[in-house]
Amino acid sequence: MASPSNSIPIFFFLLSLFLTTVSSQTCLTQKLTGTKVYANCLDLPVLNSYLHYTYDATNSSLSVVFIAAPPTLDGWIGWGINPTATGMAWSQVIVAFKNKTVMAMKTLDLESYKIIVPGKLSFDVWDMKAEEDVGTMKIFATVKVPANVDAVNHVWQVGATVMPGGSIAPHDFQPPNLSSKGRLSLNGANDSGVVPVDPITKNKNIHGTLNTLSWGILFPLGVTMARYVKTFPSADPAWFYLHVGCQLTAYVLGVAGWGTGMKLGSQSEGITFSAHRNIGITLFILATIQVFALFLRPKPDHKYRYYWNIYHHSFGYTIIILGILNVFKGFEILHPDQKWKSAYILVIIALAVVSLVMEVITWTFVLKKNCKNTNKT
Ligand code: HEM
Ligand SMILES: *[C@@H]1O[C@H](CO)[C@@H](O)[C@H](O)[C@H]1NC(C)=O
Ligand SMILES: *[C@@H]1O[C@H](CO)[C@@H](O)[C@H](O)[C@H]1NC(C)=O
Ligand SMILES: *[C@@H]1O[C@H](CO)[C@@H](O)[C@H](O)[C@H]1NC(C)=O
Ligand SMILES: CC(=O)N[C@H]1CO[C@H](CO)[C@@H](O)[C@@H]1O
Repeated sequence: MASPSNSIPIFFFLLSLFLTTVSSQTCLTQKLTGTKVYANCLDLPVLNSYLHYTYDATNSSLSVVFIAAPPTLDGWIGWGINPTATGMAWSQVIVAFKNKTVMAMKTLDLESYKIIVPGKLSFDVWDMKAEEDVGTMKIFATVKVPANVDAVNHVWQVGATVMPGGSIAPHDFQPPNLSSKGRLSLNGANDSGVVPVDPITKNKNIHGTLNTLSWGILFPLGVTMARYVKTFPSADPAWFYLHVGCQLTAYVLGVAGWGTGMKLGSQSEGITFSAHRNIGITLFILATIQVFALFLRPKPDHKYRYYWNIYHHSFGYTIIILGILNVFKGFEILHPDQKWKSAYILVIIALAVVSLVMEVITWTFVLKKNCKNTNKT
């Protein structure tokens, strides 16, 4: 048990921690027009955006003020709720932009990443108002939310252009523009910014991990087994089992990673990373042929074995080069933390250094052996 004299400093420590956390929020210092006071406010994690909101449980309504800076004053800002999923597709959103001199607003039913239907939303919206305020725009609105829920999935976005007819042009796909979504707790809980990981982000992480491990690390490692361990007579046939074991494991993980990639591709219709996708498909085909050609391997002294070796080696080295290239292409798309990229680069450098050293040792060994053999004869 802590004695009271111990508890007092702890209490003040926690209080000051609480106060600094709270006062570091920018939204608390934002002044809003009108007399309405909002119960909660959030500094949204990306796109320099803020949300003030009050949830009224008696008639399940949510009043919000969304504040963001559009890229240009001819641009648009938008906020909305996704009643059925996470992310943009199927969201019901409100956008605001400048129509010559006055602010204009629209409600948009985002039926996919391509089909944007202006008009009524799937829930009621009232008290809509838009304001412009030195480089920022504000959306005021009250929306009906389903009864007895304590959180909703929301999205926000900014765009640089509005067409002359008043329809918005697509936004950028920079990483912050693609992560402007989250779970909004109606009673203000979880304001730490900790948002549970959604299933698509989870799939992206699984996809990245499996493929880096397989195409990016295990396949190259398996090739070094075959190339360097094989030279030493004492390591025969161990090198063969090491090589086949490594490549089969890589293949199984790679196919699983490939599958998650295809799934991710189908989940984000309207946006394709064709180079990454095509290299991925090529890799899958090459690796599948390699695995099946294992069973068609001619005996070592067979006259076709020479051709089989040429085919097997050229496919093998192509897989390594394309595999590593595609891991880096994937990094460009998913933008993992720098620490993961650095770790992978270190692994590749280590493999390259080990290969270089082994190359020297192998050549010395082969040359010595040849010398001995010629001396004998
Ligand atoms: C012409 C209009 C628009 C087009 C063509 C468009 C298209 C797209 C596309 C292709 C993506 C990428 C999906 C992926 O990651 O694979 C995306 C993401 C996103 N969009 Fe839009 N968009 C439009 C308007 C809006 C509006 C009005 C909002 C919100 C107010 C919005 C919010 C978002 C958000 C939050 C994401 C990232 C989250 C997610 O992956 O769903 N977009 N958009
Ligand atoms: C919900 O209640 C608020 C006040 O508590 C009121 O301003 C608003 O009009 C009500 N909305 C509906 C749909 O009844
Ligand atoms: C912009 O303002 C004009 C009138 O100046 C109006 O006719 C038009 O409907 C407005 N457009 C939008 C998208 O609000
Ligand atoms: C709040 O966070 C906890 C743990 O991080 C999570 O289980 C819960 O679903 C979150 N609630 C909301 C409303 O996001
Ligand atoms: C942070 C960031 O990259 N934001 C971009 C989001 O999209 C707009 C246009 O839609 C860009 O202007 C921003 O730079």
